[in-house]
Amino acid sequence: MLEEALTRIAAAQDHRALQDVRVAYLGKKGHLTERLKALGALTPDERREAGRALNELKRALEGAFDERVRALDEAVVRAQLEGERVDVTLPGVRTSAGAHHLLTQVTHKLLDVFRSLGYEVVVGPELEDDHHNFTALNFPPEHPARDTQDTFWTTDGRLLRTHTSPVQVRYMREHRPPFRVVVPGKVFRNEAVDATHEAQFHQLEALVVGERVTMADLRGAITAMATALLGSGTRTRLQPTFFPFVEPGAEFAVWWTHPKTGREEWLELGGCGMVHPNVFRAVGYEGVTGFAFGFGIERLAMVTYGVADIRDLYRGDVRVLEQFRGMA
Ligand code: YSA
Repeated sequence: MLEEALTRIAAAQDHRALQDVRVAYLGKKGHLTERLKALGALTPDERREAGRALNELKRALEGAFDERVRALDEAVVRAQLEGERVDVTLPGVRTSAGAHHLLTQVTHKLLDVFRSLGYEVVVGPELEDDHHNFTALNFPPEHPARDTQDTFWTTDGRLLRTHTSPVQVRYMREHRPPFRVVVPGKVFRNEAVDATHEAQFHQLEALVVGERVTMADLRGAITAMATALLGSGTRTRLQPTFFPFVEPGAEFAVWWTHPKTGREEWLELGGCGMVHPNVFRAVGYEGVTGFAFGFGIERLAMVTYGVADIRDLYRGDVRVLEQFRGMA
């Protein structure tokens, strides 16, 4: 019986088949169980002898079953490992990683430049009031200069700021000079949108106030920024203009080579000037001077990286945006 049972145990290919063999030998009506039951009919001597033999047989069978269970378990694990094997030599699946938008890259670069020049980066609210956006910056009510910066008003009389200059007022009210700060941020204007004008764009503002800050310091700061952005030897120029919150006021331009046309020309970046005494009066400062300047980040990005239409920066077209991956 042992040999036959061992052959059947070895032939069982899974746990269910093995269980059938176990029942056939060790179950209630199994071959071995029947033989054990038959022991009762034997004489005591025969029973002792036969009983010992059957117990040995039973132990042998149980050992063989246990061993086969282990072997089947191992086979299951081996088959699973085999099926899930990873072929590390297969080519990988390329996933496309995101990247910073060109405007974010340009802003980071500008902030790095200004931090290296000792400026602190500060921010202010996009939803402003008339006082900070206009009146405290020397745009009195009804002043025609307000027409140059039309904006969107909320029903409670507030407005979306038209420039980053109101942060000058907010910062000066809370701090005492001397200081140097830059203010990056989103601004809004009620504009007819075209290739160079958006209704929402970004500016970077700089404000430096101290005891003897002069126009020469302003010129030096602008040249340092232009040099860091466009290379050493970059020439800068100030040309007179009017902003109510500076006196004198100027536009600043850099001499550069246009990336598309290859022509050398003056590139106008933004406005600047010496902080107007009325602005210092509005924030309660006395005995100090200061300069400020501000410019559009989109315009700077466009001319630096050859973007012909400002709207391309906002369309979200990945084919356009991908061209500027890791540019600035
Ligand atoms: C002037 C003097 C200071 O002491 C400090 C800051 C300034 C700048 C002033 N606050 C201002 O906003 N001037 S500005 O109306 O001429 O705009 C500055 C720059 O923003 C422009 O040179 C241009 O680069 C950009 N800009 C203006 N309107 C825009 C625009 N960019 C995109 N879309 C528009 N609609």
